[in-house]
Amino acid sequence: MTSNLTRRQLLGLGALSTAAALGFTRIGAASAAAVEPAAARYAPAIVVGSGYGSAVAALRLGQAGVRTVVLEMGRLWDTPAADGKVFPSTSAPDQRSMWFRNRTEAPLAQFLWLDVVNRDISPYPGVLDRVNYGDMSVYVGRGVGGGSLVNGGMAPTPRRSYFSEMLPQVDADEMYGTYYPRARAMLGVNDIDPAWFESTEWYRFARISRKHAQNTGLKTVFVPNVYDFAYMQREAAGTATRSALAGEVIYGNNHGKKSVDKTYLAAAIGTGNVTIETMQRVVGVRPDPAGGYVLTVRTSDVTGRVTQVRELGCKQLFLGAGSLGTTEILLRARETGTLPALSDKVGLGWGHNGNVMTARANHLWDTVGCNQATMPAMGIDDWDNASNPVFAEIAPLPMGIEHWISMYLAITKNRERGHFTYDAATDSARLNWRRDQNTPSVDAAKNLFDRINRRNFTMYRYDLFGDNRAFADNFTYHPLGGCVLGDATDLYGRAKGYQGLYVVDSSLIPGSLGVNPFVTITALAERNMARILAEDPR
Ligand code: FAE
Repeated sequence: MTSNLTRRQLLGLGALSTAAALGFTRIGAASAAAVEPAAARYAPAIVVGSGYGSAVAALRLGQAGVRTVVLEMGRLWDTPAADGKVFPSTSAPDQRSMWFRNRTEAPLAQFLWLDVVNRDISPYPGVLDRVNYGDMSVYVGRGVGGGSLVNGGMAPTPRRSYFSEMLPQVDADEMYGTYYPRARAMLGVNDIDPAWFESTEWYRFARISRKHAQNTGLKTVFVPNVYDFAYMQREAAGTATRSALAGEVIYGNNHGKKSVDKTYLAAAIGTGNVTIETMQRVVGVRPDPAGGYVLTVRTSDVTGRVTQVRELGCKQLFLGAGSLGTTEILLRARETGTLPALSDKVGLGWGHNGNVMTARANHLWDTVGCNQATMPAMGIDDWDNASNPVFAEIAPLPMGIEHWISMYLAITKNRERGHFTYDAATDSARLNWRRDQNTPSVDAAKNLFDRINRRNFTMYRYDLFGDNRAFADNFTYHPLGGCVLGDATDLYGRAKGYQGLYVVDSSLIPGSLGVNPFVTITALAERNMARILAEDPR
């Protein structure tokens, strides 16, 4: 898969590995203790987090010649463990799977009502986190690459009309003409070969769901992905090591996936101006009386023990810690008085992109196949249905056995919004989201899948999500908002009230996009960084 990378990206990949070898990334207790470098004290630019928004910021700053330090609270995922793999598969999770847990917390909790999915594990800075806030849990990626390490790679661009409804303040011509194409090219977005899709056993599950959708008069569409479909075809042919065809996805992919550590961040390192430090959690921000900002940063080892607390200065600060992380950093700073002039809109406008999961039981003759690729490639697109807009990703459920289940992640139009409050007792942000705020999403998904079930004489599965429920509305993969563009920031992500302080990630997007969000997060970051680098003093 590296064949598509530019020489500069390859240089960057090499640099990432070299940095790890030198201990700069502090990926393990041993390396940290042995060769911990002198901590940096100042950088002209600091980027917090290393997901999509951060990766764009780091690359564009590096290209502009700005010395930049990226601080990531998770680890660098490049070193094989004793089993020879960097990441474990979904069917054999271990400590690498989840962020400091005693037991995995997979989205699909059960099968046939049995607790056979999750496993006891030892606490470790694993790659997937589930942040539980009462009525809503949010899945996020942890490590160099953020959510790109654990997600399904689906890379759709939203309907232009809906994009403009959600972000009317953004010039859609510019986005669709310049920044979406730029983001797609950099991310490595590609399409499945339709002929292969039609013939391979690995997408039988999607073809069955398509048949049932078409029987109901619904439209299906191919969805582009950042998993290299040519690589996947080689996996199927037995000429490449299996990853998407070996049950790997939410706990990381060992091959095939173009996560941002292999694209944007590799290119950023290749500029020679960007370094990444791992296991560094930013917990505080205050203005430096001499100009710029001072961050409080906690370094941890793989047991979770804090090994160092230090202060790090910068002139420009780019927050890309994700909807939860960035919002928490700014809310804490406002509420504890270190950045008191931040907008009172920080913490508002959060949504889960209308996510609801559901599953249907098929007839015995409609087999979905023992073999299923983990990367979704098709969706039911009923977004133009004015009375019930839904875009439903046809999700795989690779269990290695025939289970006759069709799974879906429905994205619905839900106008409900949550907000974050700062909890001084735990020094953290709490998401305020009530279960009944999911009702519009569940109703919309139910409307669509009731029609499919009626037409195909099928029914829901009640054994997969706990509490006998057919609709999983208690978690999301798509947290959006908290520092909404034009509300908590100006129209380019500059935090209101403070110069040189920027938001670059999913927290800018007001709660809903109608499709999976990372291409939009990336394109918006490209747009905002282009303006910031052109206009702002450095
Ligand atoms: P994100 O990628 O979350 O990165 C934030 C980074 O900041 C993380 O690495 C954190 O560890 C780090 N961080 C947080 N707090 C701190 C701190 N205080 N100090 C230092 N570092 C910190 O942010 N989206 C799609 O478009 N297509 C899909 O198919 C898809 N599938 C998904 C499947 C799963 C299981 C999950 C969890 C998500 C999925 N998503 C998908 C959502 C997508 O990954 C998500 O929208 C983006 O990753 C968000 O990008 P950000 O740049 O906002």
